[in-house]
Amino acid sequence: MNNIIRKAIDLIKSIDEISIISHTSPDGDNVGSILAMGLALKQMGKRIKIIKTDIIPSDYLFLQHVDMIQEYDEKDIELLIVLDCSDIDRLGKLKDIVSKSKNTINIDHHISNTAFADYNIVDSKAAATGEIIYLFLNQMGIEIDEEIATCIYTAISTDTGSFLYESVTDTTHEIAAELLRKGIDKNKIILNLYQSRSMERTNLFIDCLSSFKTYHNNKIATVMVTQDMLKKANAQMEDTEGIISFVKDTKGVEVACLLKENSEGIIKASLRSKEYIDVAKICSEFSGGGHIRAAGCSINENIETAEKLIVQKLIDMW
Ligand SMILES: [Mn+2]
Repeated sequence: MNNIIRKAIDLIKSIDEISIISHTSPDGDNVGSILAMGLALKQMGKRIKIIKTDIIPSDYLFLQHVDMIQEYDEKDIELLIVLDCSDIDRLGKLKDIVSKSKNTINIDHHISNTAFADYNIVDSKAAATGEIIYLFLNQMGIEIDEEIATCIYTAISTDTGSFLYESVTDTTHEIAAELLRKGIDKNKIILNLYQSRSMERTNLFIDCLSSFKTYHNNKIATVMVTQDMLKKANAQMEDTEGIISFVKDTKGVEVACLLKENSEGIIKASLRSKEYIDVAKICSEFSGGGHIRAAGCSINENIETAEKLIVQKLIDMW
């Protein structure tokens, strides 16, 4: 066991009340990881607070104990565990919580992680934060029960596009196998995560895909979602989940870009690449970050200009 992990475990053991937090715009790795960690520490007899940074997408509400995720109560924090966050800005309005907490642990798998905590357990080779959590809980001697296993499986499955991404390794599959042996209901998880798309979301997909454009010999593909489209489909921004993979899966497309106009008119761009373009590098040019094959950034321009800027940057750096 490495020294930092040992020290982090000692710290957790020495503190009774522990807070856990993850990034805004929660995904499955976020929700699955914070719940798994919360349930595990509760099992150790700790008092746990899981702090809500944002609305939890409906996809993850099937997870038991999701109601453990609560609004921040402004009380002093003895130990804060931050999961799946590359930097403190990912905590949105709550980013000051890190400097206000007495002790901090950061567990993450983003290559761009800024090591903002007292103890930083960052493995950019892990396919999901859930993968690191699994290994960490084992090292802590926690009994991974069916509920914890369901949360970790959700984290890993969603962050790997159902075990499709390049980031998936033999370790990922070994962990998944171990989780299945804990008696999780895999079919129920899959039904909830991937086979329960709302009618609103399907309608948003149709509208959004009509904005499909390609550049650079069809190697770059873009789609956009505006506030008007959301209104028309009666959908939320979280309903864009899955659109970018659909675009990327087009033959010949190396980079897919989804531009999302948020309610303040700021454009959030998500980029995915298939084989060789480092989209984290492209996004870092716009003060964003992420992984080689999945990254994002914000651009304070109208959506058409934002699209032009990103496409131009991609072509310049190709
Ligand atoms: Mn993640």
